[in-house]
This record gives sequence, structure tokens and C-alpha cells, in this order.
Amino acid sequence: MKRIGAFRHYWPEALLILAIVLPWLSLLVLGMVWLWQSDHFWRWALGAFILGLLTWPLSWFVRRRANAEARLALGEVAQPLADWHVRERDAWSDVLAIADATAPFSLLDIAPLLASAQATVEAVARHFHPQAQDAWAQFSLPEVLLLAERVSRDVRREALTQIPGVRALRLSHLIWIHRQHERYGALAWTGWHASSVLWRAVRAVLNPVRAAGQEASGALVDKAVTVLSYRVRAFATRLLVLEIGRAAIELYSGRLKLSDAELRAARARDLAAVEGPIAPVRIVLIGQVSAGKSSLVNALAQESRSAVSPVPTTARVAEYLLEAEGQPAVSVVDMPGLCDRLEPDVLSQVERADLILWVASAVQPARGPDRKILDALRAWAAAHPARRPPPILLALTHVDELRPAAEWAPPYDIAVPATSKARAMRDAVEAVARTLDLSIDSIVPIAMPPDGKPYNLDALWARLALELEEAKLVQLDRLRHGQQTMSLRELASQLGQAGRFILKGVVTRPPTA
Ligand SMILES: Nc1nc2c(ncn2[C@@H]2O[C@H](COP(=O)(O)OP(=O)(O)OP(=O)(O)O)[C@@H](O)[C@H]2O)c(=O)[nH]1
Ligand SMILES: [Mg+2]
Repeated sequence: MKRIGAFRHYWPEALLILAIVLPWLSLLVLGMVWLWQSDHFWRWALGAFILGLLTWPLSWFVRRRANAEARLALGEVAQPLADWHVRERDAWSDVLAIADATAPFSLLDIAPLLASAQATVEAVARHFHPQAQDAWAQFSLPEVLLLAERVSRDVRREALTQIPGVRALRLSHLIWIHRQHERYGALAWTGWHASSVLWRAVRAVLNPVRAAGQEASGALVDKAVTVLSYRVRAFATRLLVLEIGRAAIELYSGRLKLSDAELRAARARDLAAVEGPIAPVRIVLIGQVSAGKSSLVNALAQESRSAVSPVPTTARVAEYLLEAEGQPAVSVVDMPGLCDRLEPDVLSQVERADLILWVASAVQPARGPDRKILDALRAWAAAHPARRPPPILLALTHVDELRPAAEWAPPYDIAVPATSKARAMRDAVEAVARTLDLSIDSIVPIAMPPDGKPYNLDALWARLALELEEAKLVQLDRLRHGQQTMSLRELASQLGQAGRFILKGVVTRPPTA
């Protein structure tokens, strides 16, 4: 009923279309008649069929090339960011897989686009909140607003450089297309569909053999037409999936706490702090009782800062600023010896650590407490995927006491051990790497005999220096996370502002009519 009404309403438009289309359609029909009468029809049909067949491999080739070109053109967009770590990179591989598997969106149907955006966001969210039932909803409103800002900015930049003529495209054009589609789309489709079904039925009755040939070539021509818009759609689809994926990773990894301007301000504050008296990288020393933590503080400082003794000594956390000549300024935190569980004291220090320097004695056979606390820290880091975990290095102390204990004649080359002492040192490094599940290159053997010169501290400084860049990123991340916890005073001031705003709205509300 509705359609018949629409036909009645749009009859001038229908007549106009017929007036334009009929002369050309009649040409088609007349051409067919001529072909038929002059006995060329079967030759024509065969030629059309062969050309139609050709469209299959060609369309396959064109699609493949369009996909490859979209990949190439968006090569940079497909690169993971340099400061992403393992979890972000894993999530990014999922995003790339979705981008590869997503068929180009249709220009008129928005539903597949939304479904694909949702699938991308959910895939990323699952990486960061595997336990949460509604993993995708783990963000705050300002983060979503910031996300919208970023995606718009990035898609705009790529569209401007990659889609020809995009500047000339006005919103009014799109609205016009959409309106025409809404207005005539269903009607035109019904009209076209009905007349085409009728025509095909009549054709089949009149001449079944010819009709079969025409059906086949018609299907093939249809296919060729859809290929034409493929290139632009393939590009736009890949761009959207990648940008949405990247933005989702930024969102769920917790990097999207601050806008670029806010981040620049935080960095400036951070740099200002580094220039000031204290903001060097914070190295937290953790290890069993008498492992040599305080001795290491003194050796690194090249002077006695912390009390050292064969009996349990350090009872409280103490922080020292080291400005040894020729070495980067670092802040070193000396901790009491480990207990058999993760104490709140240790955890609160780990939360504020930019680098953890585990201290273990090479002559201490019991590694249970080290492994237990280390695993607890690993579990803590895994439970806080939004935070960048501090890198862990291990100083293997007391190597001078390894067997043969009487021999101590540094230097030793443990890469190519020539003496049994050097071999014992290498075995100790390998054993501690295995039992604590650390990589060998994160372990530096050192010695600080009470009555002799410290050994291999230069190597430890060099290893620390290699890790400083990462430690600075951890520090920046820490500052960024510090930003989101709003102080009570800040909260009170915001509530006050909101209260004033609401009151103002009530007082100045225009009188209701
Ligand atoms: N021979 C030798 N002795 C060491 C070495 N490192 C530390 N020591 C000695 O081991 C004892 C304990 O050293 P500390 O530095 O007090 O150990 P700690 O880890 O701070 O101990 P707590 O504060 O009790 O947790 C001291 O007598 C040090 O002189 C080393 O590499 N070789
Ligand atoms: Mg100590």
C-alpha cells in the first residue's frame, strides 16, 4: 500500500527517468533485434560471454592489487608505536589481523562498519582487561572525548593526503546522496527489481537458450561493476580499522590520560624537575638479608652512606642521591632484607621504582624467597597492564667467595673463562638466571670484599646506563599515572566549581512562560 502511494506521489520523477532512459533502452532492444535479424546474435553472445568470463580473473587481480596497494599506502599507519610494550604489540597484531580480514565496507550501508569497529575495540579491550565481563567499557568519559579527538585528527590527516578530491567533497553532497537514497532508494530498487524479474521471465519463455546466455553474462557484468569502487573502499576500510585499533590501544593501555598539550606540560614539569635537585631515575635495591644491598649503595656512591654489617642491618627504607663522577645521577633506595612474602613496604617502593636492581649473593644457596617475591612482583605487573613495568637487573654479589675461595685475582673474563674461578662465576650467573627466570644479560657479577677493592662496578654502571632510557619512560609513565589520581583538594575544588555553576544556572534561569 505504502509503495503504491509512493508511486502515485513520485509519478513526475518516474516519468522523467523513463523519458531519459527509454531512448537508450530502446537502442539496446533495437540493437538486439538487429543482431538477431542479421544472424550475428550468437557471435555477439559468445563474445559477450567470453569477455564476461574474463572479468572473474581480472576482478580477482584488481582486488588483490587494491588490497596490496592499501597495505603499502598505509604501511606507516600499520607500524606499532615505539613506546608500546609487549601487551600493546600483541593487541596490535590482532588489529592488523582484523584489518586483513575485513572486506571493504559498502558506501551505503553503515552497519558492517560499526560491527567491525566494535570487533576491533573489543579485541583490544580483551588484551587489557581479560577478566572484566564488559572489558570494552573500562574507560572514563574524558578519555572517550580525547579518543574521539585523536581518531578525527588522524583520519583527517590520512584522508587529506590519500583520498583525491576529498577537499571538494561537501557535507551537503553526502547529505544529498543520502536523501536521494532514502527517498528513491527503496522505490527505485522495487521498480527495477520488479521490471527486471518480469523481463527475465518473459525472455525465458520466449527463448530459453538465449535467456540462459544473457543471465550468465548479466551476472558477470554486475560483478565487474562492483569492482570499480573497490580500491577506494579497501583503502578507507583498512585506514579506519587501523586508526580505531590504535586509538583503542592508547585508550585501554592507559596512555590516553592526557592530551598532547597536557602531556607536553607534564614533560616540561618533569624536565624542570630533572634540572632541579631531585628527579633522577629511581633505582630500588631488593634482595635477601646480607645480600650486599647497603654495600652496593656505598660502592656505587664511592663513599660510606649506608651501614653495612654481617648481621641484619638495614631496618628502614633509605633513599640516597648518587652523583658519582662520570656516571649519571641516580637515586638509589636501600631496602631492608626480604621477608618470605611481598611486604606492603616493598610493594609501595616497587610502585615508585623506575628500575629494580635485585641483589643476590652468589654464595647463598637458598633462592626460594627471591623467586617467590620476584613472581609476586611479576603477577603485580601483569595485573596492572596499563603501567609500564620497571626493568629488572640483578647484581650477583659475593662472587669473590665462590670456589676456590682463596683465589681472587681479578679481572676475570666470564664469557671465555680461563680459570676455575671464572668458570664458577659463569656457572653461578647461569644458575641464578635459571632459578629466577631472568635473562643472562640482565645479570652482572660483582664483588665488594670488606677489605678489598670493589670488582666489576664499571660493568654494572654500563648495564644500568643501557637501561636508563627505559627507566626514564617508566618514570614518565609513573608521572602520567600520578595525574589521574585526583587529590581530595582538587576534587573539593571541582565540586565547588560545579556547585557554583549549578547555582548560577538556577539563579539566572530565564522565567518560564
Ligand atoms: N666478600 C664479600 N662480602 C660482601 C660482599 N657484599 C657484601 N659483603 C658483606 O656482607 C655483609 C652484608 O652486607 P650488607 O651490605 O650489610 O648487606 P645488606 O643486603 O644491606 O643486608 P641487610 O641490610 O641486613 O638486608 C657485610 O659484612 C658486607 O661487608 C661481597 O661482594 N663480597
Ligand atoms: Mg643493608
